[in-house]
This record gives sequence, C-alpha cells and structure tokens, in this order.
Amino acid sequence: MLTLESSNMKIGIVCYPTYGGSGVVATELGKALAKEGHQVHFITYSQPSRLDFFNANLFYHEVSVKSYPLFDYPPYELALSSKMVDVVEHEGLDLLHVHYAIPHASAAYMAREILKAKGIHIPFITTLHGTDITLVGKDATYEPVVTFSINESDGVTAVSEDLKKDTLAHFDIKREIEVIPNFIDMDRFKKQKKEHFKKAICPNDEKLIIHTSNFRKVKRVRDVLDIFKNVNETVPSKLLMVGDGPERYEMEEVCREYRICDDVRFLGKLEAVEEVLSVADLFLLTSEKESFGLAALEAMACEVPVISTNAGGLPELNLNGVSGFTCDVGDIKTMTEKAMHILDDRNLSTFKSNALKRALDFEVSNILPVYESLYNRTLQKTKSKASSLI
Ligand code: GMT
Repeated sequence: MLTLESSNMKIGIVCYPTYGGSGVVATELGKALAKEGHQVHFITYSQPSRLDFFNANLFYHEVSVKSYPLFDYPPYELALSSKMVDVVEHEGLDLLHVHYAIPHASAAYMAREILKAKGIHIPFITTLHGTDITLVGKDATYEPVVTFSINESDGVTAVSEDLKKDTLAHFDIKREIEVIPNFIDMDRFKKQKKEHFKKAICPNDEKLIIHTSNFRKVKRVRDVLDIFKNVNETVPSKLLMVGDGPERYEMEEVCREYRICDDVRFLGKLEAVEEVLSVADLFLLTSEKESFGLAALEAMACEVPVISTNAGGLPELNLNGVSGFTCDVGDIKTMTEKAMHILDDRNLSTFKSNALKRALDFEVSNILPVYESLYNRTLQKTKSKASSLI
C-alpha cells in the first residue's frame, strides 16, 4: 500500500503522550520522519507534549475511551486497537510503530489481525523502552501478553544492548531484537547563551548541578540530594531539580532536613529544559534502572558532563572517565568524589567538551536512517508474505 513517493511511507505512531522518555522519543522520531517527507499519524489519547508545531506531514488522531457503568476499568486497549484499525483503513497507512510494549504491542497485534481479516496486511514494529520490560512487563500480571506480543511483532527494537539482554533473559523471545539507541536533535539541544539565568541562579558564580526526571522511586532522587549535600559542603554550588512525580514532595522535605533549601530549587516540569541545561556544570542521574538515559543525553548535548549510575544501558551512553563517570547504584561516596573531580576548574572544560562529543554520536541524522531501513525491510517482508497468500 505504498502510496506516497516511492521511498516515502505512511507511518502510524502509538505512544504515551505525557511526560516520559518513550513518548519523547516517539514524538521526536515522528517529527524527524515528517521532515524527511514521510507522512506520520500519531494515535494517542492526548496530543503528545512535544507535538507543538505545524508540519503538513504530521497528523494526530485521538483515542477516546467510552465508559459505561459496568466498566470499573474502561477498556483503553480495545479503543486503541479500534482506532488503529480506523486510521490504517482511512489514511492508508503502510506500517504501525508502537512505543512501550504495554499495552501498545498487544493492541497493535489485535489491530493487525482485524485488518488481515479485511484483506489489509500491515506490519507493526514494537520499540521496548525500559520499564515495560525491566519493571512492569516482567510482572506475572502482564508477562504472558508481553512475551506473546513481542514474538508476534513484525519488528522489535530495544533502546540499548542492555535492554535487549534483559529482554532475552526474562522473556521467552523467539525473534530478532534490533538495538536502536535514543537520539537527539542537536538543533534544539545545544548550549545557548543564557548567562542571565546563570547569574540569577548562581549570583556568586557557584557551580550549577542539575537533575531532571519524573521523580519515580526507580530514579533514587534522594541519592541526588545526598551527593549534592556532600559536594556543597566544600564547593559553593546550587542544585536545580527539574520535573515532577511521586517522590517530589518527600524530596522537598529531605532538603529541609538537610538544611540545603537555600541552595536547591525545584522547578517542576519545564518545556525548554535545554535553556537551564545550557548553564549547568554537572548532571546527576542516580537511577536504579535506566535502559538508556535520554535525560543524560539531553544534558550532554548541552555540554554538561554526567555522573550516573552504571545501571542498565547508561554505560553505553556515558563513557566512564570521558563524558563523566558511571558508578555503582547507591555509591554516594564515589559519586561525590567524582562530582568534585569534574567540578574542579582544571577538569571541567575537558569533561564539557567530551560530553558534547559523545552526544554527537546520537545525533538524529545518524539514527533516523536506521529506523527507515528497518521500516523498509519490514514492509518488504510483509509484502512478500501477503503475495505468497494470493
Ligand atoms: O522512567 C522514565 O525515564 C520514563 C521512561 C518511559 O518509558 O517513558 O523512559 C524509558 O525510556 C526512555 C526512552 O527510550 C529511556 O531513555 C529511559 O532510560 C527509560 N527509563 C528507564 O528505563 C527507567
């Protein structure tokens, strides 16, 4: 059903539209594909937060879930499958790409089978992002459905080698998983001249440390405060906490307990996070699990070195001793020492330029062709399978 110019495709993208790495990657991918001339249809329950501009190749279809007194739990997955069927039929899509396995992969499987019964053969690709495998997916509540829908996908990608390894270790996977890392748009994420911000936050030229996350337990946000408290005892510094989530309130309490409130600011969710990253000296990511670490990549693109844990895929991004340091989860002492090392004026500029250099490896222009190649190969396979049925 290739209807656009020979190499251009009509692609349906399904993701979580809210704040969160998987939704951000899905939306940025859709935007980059649209710029290349592909037609991209987002199918989500609300407008993805980064889908905030007009492009003739971008479309948004809202999934609405009808409730009924009988439903204690309105069946979102069914509404999503029905919407996928509708959009594929009416927009003539070539391929579906779902981000985050639960429940998007099983909803896509259902849509594909419904369409098959109507004589429409459309493949779906599933991208595994992290917690869909490492936390939620592993749980017996979802495991059989996740295993089945990964095996039934026409293409599967994982955002790091570590996530691929984890998936193969915990699920009975009978198909190839391709690793395609997160990527970054360096036109947006780059160091900008925002010295007035720096002056406002650090009036006495203090060092600026930053953490961004969704403040979930898995991020171990308290470790960020512990490291900062230690660093702040010797290095005049400020800490910006960007984002929001379940742990935020408790972390504000911890700041009071540590008597560091004057040096820590909680900024909540920020649209233009690159503006504050532009004036930061160090980024902290203390996660217990992290399949890739998009937040760290965004910091590195703005020339901010990273101290992260060595969990999950983080060492594949943050090169130990080069773009920053990777340390054992919860090792506050080492993370403090490494932070002081980076913040030392004799080392800081080298780490900053190394961080930028490493981020360039993940420029969107390097990663987009890898997705396009996977789409083309998957479409060819589906086409030949369909024609063998005739
Ligand atoms: O917990 C988050 O960080 C959000 C989560 C998501 O799925 O929205 O992010 C995951 O996917 C991102 C994009 O692929 C990765 O960069 C994050 O590392 C990953 N988070 C975890 O594995 C905890």
